[in-house]
Amino acid sequence: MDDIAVKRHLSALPQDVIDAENDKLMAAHLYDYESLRVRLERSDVDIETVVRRLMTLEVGLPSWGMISGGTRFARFPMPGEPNNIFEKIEDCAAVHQIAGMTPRISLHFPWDVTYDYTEVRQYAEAYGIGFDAVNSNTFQDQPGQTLSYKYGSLSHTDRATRQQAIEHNLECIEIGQKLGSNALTVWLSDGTNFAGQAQFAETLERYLDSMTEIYAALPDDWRVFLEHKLYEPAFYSTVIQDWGTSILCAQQLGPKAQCLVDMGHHAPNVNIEMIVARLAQFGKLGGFHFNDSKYGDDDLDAGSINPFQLFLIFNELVHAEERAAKRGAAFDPSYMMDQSHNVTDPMESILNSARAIGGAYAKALIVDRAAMAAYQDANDVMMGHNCLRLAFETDVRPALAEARRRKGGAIDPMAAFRATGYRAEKARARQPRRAERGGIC
Ligand code: PSV
Ligand code: MN
Repeated sequence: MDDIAVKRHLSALPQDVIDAENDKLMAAHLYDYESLRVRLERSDVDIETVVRRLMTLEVGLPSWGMISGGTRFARFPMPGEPNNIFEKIEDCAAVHQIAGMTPRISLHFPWDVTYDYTEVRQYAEAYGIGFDAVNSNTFQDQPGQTLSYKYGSLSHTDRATRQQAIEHNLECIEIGQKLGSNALTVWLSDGTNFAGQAQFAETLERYLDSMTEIYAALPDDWRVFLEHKLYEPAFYSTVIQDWGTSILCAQQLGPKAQCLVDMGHHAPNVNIEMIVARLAQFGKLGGFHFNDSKYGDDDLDAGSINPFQLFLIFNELVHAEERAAKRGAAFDPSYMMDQSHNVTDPMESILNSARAIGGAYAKALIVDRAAMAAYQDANDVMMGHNCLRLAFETDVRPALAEARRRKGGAIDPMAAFRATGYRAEKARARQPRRAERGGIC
């Protein structure tokens, strides 16, 4: 087995505690890893290749997911939560140190507004943390804001309100440039609660006009991600309600515009992996907001409700990766989480989600694609299906643990995190957040 990567950054967590936890588990880990190696070898899969590909997986963390989330009824903060962007970055760095696959944070404005972005960037860089897509927010009115978004923002009937929303997005791009980000995510909450409230066509036209101005301001190496969502806060219609409208708009805007798939933003029972395949095929898969859901946009931990769906999505992603590689084309969707942790420690939820996402990727990597293609050509339905079942049912945890370990992370993330006592220490050191009323963040 390869040696552990050399650390070049500040550590948010005591590395010796993580190493000591790993030492305790090393004998069992080696045994499990060897068993999996032998098991995979029987199917002609090289575990070393799987581990190396797993080590390339990177998922951005939502700044807003680092504090306890809330429902529209209440939010219950926990002791030791981060109070500002610096503390959120520190928590991200701690998660990354253990998980080895979350090297970026995705900021949300104005929630993360601060006065000196150079300082923020330097602080993050010291921890080895970079910046994922910046998110604009025209779904809330901010204190002192001139015009209200109550009836819409980028698609508002009023030109001045649209202009205000455009300018906010332009400001997000400027901030993102200071941070070294290279994408803007636009989730538009505009929509209607009543039939007859607005005309679908004109509303979309106004949205596209606004987006054209934002698109024109994108730096050369930037992308804009259009995030669709079929309902909430609007309950009759939304402007960008599904991937169909999203891809139409992305195509109209140009090559830098791509679609972002949030797992909870679809109608019930929609085949999300197929949406992923379609967007990838047409070069329009920009990114993900990983989470899970049972009923709607629940923002639950990735893989906690429907791990098979997560695996099927990664099955499409690996297929798309390999198709692109054959053509020498680029395939680089931006993977991010978007979760709301209402009853768990956000850092623990994120560690678990990273494990679920990495696990889904690992399982997708061991699918016997040549055999599956042959079964598909021969219309052998059961065996084609079983190629997926076999991979999904394989316990890939040792490969994932090895990928983490080689990056200096933990064989058992949760045990290591708890052993560091990080949250308890932060509960002593950080100002307690005041209990708030409802609201997502
Ligand atoms: C909307 O529900 C959403 O998924 C968008 O990504 C927002 O930016 C985020 O949640 C805010 O919590
Ligand atoms: Mn989202």
